[in-house]
Amino acid sequence: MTVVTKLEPSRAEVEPELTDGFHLVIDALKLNGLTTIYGVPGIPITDFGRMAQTEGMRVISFRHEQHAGYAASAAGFLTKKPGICLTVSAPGFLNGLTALANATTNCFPMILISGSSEREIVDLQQGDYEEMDQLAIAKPLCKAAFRILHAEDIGIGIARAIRAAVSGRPGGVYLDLPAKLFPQVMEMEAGRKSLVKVIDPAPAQIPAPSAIERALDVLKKAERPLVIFGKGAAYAQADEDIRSFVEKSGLPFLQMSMAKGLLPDTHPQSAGAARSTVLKNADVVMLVGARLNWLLSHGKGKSWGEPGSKKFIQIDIEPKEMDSNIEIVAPVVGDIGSCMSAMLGGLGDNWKKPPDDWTNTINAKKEENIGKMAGRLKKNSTPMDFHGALGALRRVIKERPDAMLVNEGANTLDLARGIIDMYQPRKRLDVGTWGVMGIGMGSAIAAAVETGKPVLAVEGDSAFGFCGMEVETICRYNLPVCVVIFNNNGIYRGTDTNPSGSSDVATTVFVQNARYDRMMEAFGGTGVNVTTPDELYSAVSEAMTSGKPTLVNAVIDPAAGTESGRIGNLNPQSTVGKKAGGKK
Ligand code: ADP
Ligand code: TPW
Ligand code: MG
Repeated sequence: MTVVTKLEPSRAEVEPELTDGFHLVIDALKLNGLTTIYGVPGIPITDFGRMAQTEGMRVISFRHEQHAGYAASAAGFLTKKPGICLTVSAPGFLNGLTALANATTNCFPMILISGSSEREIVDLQQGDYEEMDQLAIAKPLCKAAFRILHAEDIGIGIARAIRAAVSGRPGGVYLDLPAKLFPQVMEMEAGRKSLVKVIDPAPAQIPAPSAIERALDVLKKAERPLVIFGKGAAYAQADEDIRSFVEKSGLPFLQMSMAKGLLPDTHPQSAGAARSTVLKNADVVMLVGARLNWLLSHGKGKSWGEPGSKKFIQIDIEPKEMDSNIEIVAPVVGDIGSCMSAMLGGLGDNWKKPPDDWTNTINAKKEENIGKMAGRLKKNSTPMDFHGALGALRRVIKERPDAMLVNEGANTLDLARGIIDMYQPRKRLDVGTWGVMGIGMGSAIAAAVETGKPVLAVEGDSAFGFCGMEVETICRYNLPVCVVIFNNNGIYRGTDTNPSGSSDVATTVFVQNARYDRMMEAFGGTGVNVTTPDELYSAVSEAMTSGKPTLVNAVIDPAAGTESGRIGNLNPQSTVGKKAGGKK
């Protein structure tokens, strides 16, 4: 007799394999090549961070969300993929929001993902834990804001966020994930199918051939042409076509702060050392991924010479940018890669390089200015002034052109930007369009994490104060970051006095002789105090070679700086009553 035993149903038949909101978000990010998260844990995303680590993502935990946000936006600029910042609800979200707004302003792609409280309670304002209508608050500060309520929408929600961040003009995107979403369960297979791998997230935007022709025509007729590259050109990663275009056309060029190094600042066609001369005298200016905002005096005013003396060509992905400040006679709308390749193609074999008169004028001015500067950069005095100290750091970057440079402050920023030559694209991260203080440590962390290269962060003592606690993060992840504090005892200078004569110090002055190097030592990193450019050079070189987290406190003459660095003209001053204790 044969006994037929009934087969037990397998577990899978009874209980299909399941996934949940936590895992779907992680899988959706990974599917799209987003494998690093910058954030701060807490309700409702603590477990999310743990699971992301379990699933092989790199999760960098910060001490404050603002810096995680700056890191995400710097990662976006460097990689052309949206940087991911993860925060808790209400206060964490708000702390991340400054960075989201800054990313949008700078055209950097990032996604701020925030956990949020229970919709039903938030909307009835019944006082939930960390209650806030985050979506409404984020909306005006970013390119797009989305909320995902159901696990089956996670795939689409993340796809939308990615596309919104990187397509067209890049920017910040907000993604609201309510606490209730994370534990929602779905069948594994259905979950897998609901995910979307975004195809061609930033499609090429080909410029119209007629626009290219018009632009080339204007350039051809120019007697004193100039090209200005902005950080959009660096972001576009069209390095080869940009270099070929510049060299074949023979056009002199300027590079905006974060575009420096797109071509080496030492390139013979760089007009960086003759900036005022070329801005004033050029008759045709071609902007490539640079806006005519305050950083270029809106394309008008004294620095641009006689009103109406120039024609502008502008290459940008954002059509609304054209004519935003001044008439653009040849607008070229498209992505910079496609535009520069079309411009290069259009130069043809009979292209005539700019007239010798113009290039000779520029070269003479460059030589004069470089000569004037050389002596100041070699000064090895105590206390150091900005030029002597920056001369030392300039040597460091010359010897390590692949290192990343982060820079913020007022004098520390304005002078370093001019003095430290850059040699390779996307090596310089700074305060960007808003001139925001506090980007330093977040940018340095992202630079180290995303590129694996040594990072030099040149920081004003005030600028550093906005983000200084993140040196613990640098030590915790053992990142190859060398922070140099230009310690002049204050904002712009350390010599101001309180005009009232009371015992409170002036508003711009800090504790005298502070030892920032000891902050790094507190977390196991290396701290060095230096008082001469030679010492500074040695300490930084050693740190860059060792890759050990290092903070160099560089003692700068407290009287050396000027109010607002190089933008004192934007600073309103009272002409009524007694002058305050600051001096120019
Ligand atoms: P900078 O401060 O260096 O002068 P801006 O931030 O003012 O630069 O300008 C950057 C510009 O680059 C923005 O107008 C933006 O629309 C544009 N941009 C960014 N990415 C691209 C791209 N891939 N193709 C074309 N334009 C781009
Ligand atoms: C978020 C205003 C511009 S520059 C600066 C401040 C406070 C600090 C300058 O001092 P620092 O540099 O860094 O010591 P130095 O070399 O001139 O002494 N808050 C934000 N952003 C800005 N821009 C400010 C305030 C500011
Ligand atoms: Mg200072």
